[in-house]
Amino acid sequence: MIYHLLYPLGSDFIVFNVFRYITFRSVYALLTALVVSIVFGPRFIAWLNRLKCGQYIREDVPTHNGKAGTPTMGGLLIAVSLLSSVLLWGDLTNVYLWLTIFVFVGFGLVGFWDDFLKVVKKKNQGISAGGKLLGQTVVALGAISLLLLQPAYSTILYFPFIKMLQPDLLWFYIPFAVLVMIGSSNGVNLTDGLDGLAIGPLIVAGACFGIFVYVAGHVHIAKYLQVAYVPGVGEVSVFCAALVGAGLGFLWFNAYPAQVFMGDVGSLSLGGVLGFIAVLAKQELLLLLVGGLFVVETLSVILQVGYFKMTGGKRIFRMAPLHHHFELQGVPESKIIVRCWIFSIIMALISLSALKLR
Ligand code: 57M
Repeated sequence: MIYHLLYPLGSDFIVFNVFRYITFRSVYALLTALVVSIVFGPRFIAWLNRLKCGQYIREDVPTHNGKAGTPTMGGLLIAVSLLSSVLLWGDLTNVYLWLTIFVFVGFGLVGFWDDFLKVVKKKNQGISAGGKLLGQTVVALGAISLLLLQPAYSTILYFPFIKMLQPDLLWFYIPFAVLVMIGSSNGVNLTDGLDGLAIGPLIVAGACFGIFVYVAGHVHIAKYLQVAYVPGVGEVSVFCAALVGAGLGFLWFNAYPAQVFMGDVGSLSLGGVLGFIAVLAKQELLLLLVGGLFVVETLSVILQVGYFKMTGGKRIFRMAPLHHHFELQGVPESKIIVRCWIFSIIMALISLSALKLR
């Protein structure tokens, strides 16, 4: 909105030309989302408490018993701060920005419905795993189909670090991209089991992909770094910046000991949108590195469940996802969290080096 109101004034007052720049608007999108979430956070948490949106806590990890009653669905605060900031600072004529918003809201609605059943309607299971998957698939399929209608968008898959490998997946690109989005959404959901464990790496990944989409949308930088050029996609940097701001604001309250959890409304929407932004930036495979923590946590569950079934009840880890294994070994929660953040930062830095190492 600010962009549409103030940028046209640039013809009369040169200073307003600054609103043209994605970098300038991204900085203010980050700050706006951060301020909105920090200002409204306490009232929002009090409101969740009044609605009795407390999280049910399983008893098999003893250190979590003290968390009973912590309000969940804090993802709504992330959504409000992120979206208000994007609507304020984004170029609302940009189709990629709207597709990103569509994915964020679509995955968020699936998560909201799950939380609503669990927390408000007190149905312990929420929606079934199949129902959740169906909802995620419908949103992802819709977004990818609309994306492929854009003439500038291609079905080529680019491999990080290997410039020569660029296969065109043609129609296979659709199930591939859908898988990226659903995998990312569920990976974040599995990781969201300790205070700040999911949102920290999401902030890092959001910043990293903000750079990737900016590069992909900039004709000269994309050419210089020899990455795929997708005209117009750079505007999604504003969304990434707002994600970082909203994430930092949420972390303010989710930091150990958490006053609020994000719920599925937060984890599914943020994970899904991260997968979509990786698709937009044509860095789908690099998401495995940027979101390395989510990958490791998911792999720990796959290995644990697979081994359990194969051996008729034996386990590799004390408990999966991996963060529970460390907890049961006696590592303090805050130490696990900060070490996971450090791991995410290292993975993001290695991913950024892929821009140059090709
Ligand atoms: C959701 N949800 C958290 C909170 C958060 C297949 C299996 C591995 C599935 C997995 C599972 O259900 N994962 C998805 C994980 C839950 O957090 C809520 O859920 C939202 C995210 N969807 O926003 O609303 C609990 O996590 C803790 N938490 C925090 N701080 C936070 O900021 O402390 C969350 C956010 C909260 C709170 O305690 O209640 C969760 O962990 O349930 N299942 C599991 O992860 C379970 N693992 C398991 O059963 N392992 C078995 C399997 C693999 C055979 C094994 O290893 O033997 C664990 N879940 C719980 N306790 N609650 C087991 C221990």
